[in-house]
Amino acid sequence: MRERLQALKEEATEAIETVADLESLRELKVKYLGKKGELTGILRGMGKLSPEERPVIGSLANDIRGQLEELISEREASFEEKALSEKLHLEKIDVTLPGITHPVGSVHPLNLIIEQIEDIFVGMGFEVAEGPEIETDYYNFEALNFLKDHPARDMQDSFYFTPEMLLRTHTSPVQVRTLEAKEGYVPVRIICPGKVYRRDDDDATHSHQFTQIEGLVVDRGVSMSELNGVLLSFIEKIFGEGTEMRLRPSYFPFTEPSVEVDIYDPERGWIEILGAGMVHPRVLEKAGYNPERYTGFAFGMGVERIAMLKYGIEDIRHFYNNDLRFLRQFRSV
Ligand code: FA5
Repeated sequence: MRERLQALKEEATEAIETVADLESLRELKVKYLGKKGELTGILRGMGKLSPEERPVIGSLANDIRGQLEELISEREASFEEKALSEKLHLEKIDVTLPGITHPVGSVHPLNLIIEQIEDIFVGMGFEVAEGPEIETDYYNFEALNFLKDHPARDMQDSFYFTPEMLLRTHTSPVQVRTLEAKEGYVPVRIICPGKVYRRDDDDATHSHQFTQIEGLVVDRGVSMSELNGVLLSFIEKIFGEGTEMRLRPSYFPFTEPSVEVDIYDPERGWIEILGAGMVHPRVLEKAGYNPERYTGFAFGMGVERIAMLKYGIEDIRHFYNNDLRFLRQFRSV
């Protein structure tokens, strides 16, 4: 039995020392030292030994087991170490390599100016309202006192889907929608930013799609002088203290009286930026407000024109060409 144990030790030692990987090493452990392994197999025959021999062989078997176990754990440790160093090598990070930069966009100048305008009016107690870009003839024209076949409809040449549906030509329909939703209650104090569409030929100051911000105030005793005060306050906030503003008489079917508002630009002279006026009694009445009791004013401004003046932009088409050299200039504004 002693020889068998010695032979086993030699065979196992050789196998463990030359094994190629961790998995095979674990198989060898089971093969030689496991419950059904070869060492246990040999020890099962101990019953046949003499009582004197038994402890000697038992102690030899234990020594062999201990030696093999030690050898196995050494090999295990060396395989694990090797695997770790290979992994570390593969995952090595070169901290000196230049990083991957993620380009950060910036807010579009039109949205930037819309946000500024919203902030100014919210500061004056206005709420922000919205309306659909695809409008009915009723809200875009009829309810605003543009009668059918009235020549005033030509003021805003339109993109029609059907005789009754069109792309809104201005944000004024939101006035009517808001009044209807408020069901006769006051005060009404809203601004409404949004896209509008007209069959205008594109040039440096006109676009077939542009942005307007509508304003509407309805309450008891609302007057033209309040309109003047709100607009002047807005203009000074957006263009700077002391910016000059003038009102010129104009015509809109939905306001009476109506005005066009210009501001003075030292380089270009007087420039029109918005239309405004006292809400026409017929518009109030159609939307369910008693014009004997309530009055209101409204205004509608072209956002591109305001941004062009504020930032000295020569051509409205810059807003829509998506030239990054243009857009990047507004990053830090
Ligand atoms: C209107 O659209 C009226 N709804 C404004 C209004 C509202 C008046 C409430 C009274 C009460 P107008 O057509 O003038 O008005 O357009 C208003 C502004 O839009 C103009 O002052 C101008 O700044 C801008 N605008 C008009 N057409 C174009 C265009 N094709 N491209 C860019 N901006 C434009």
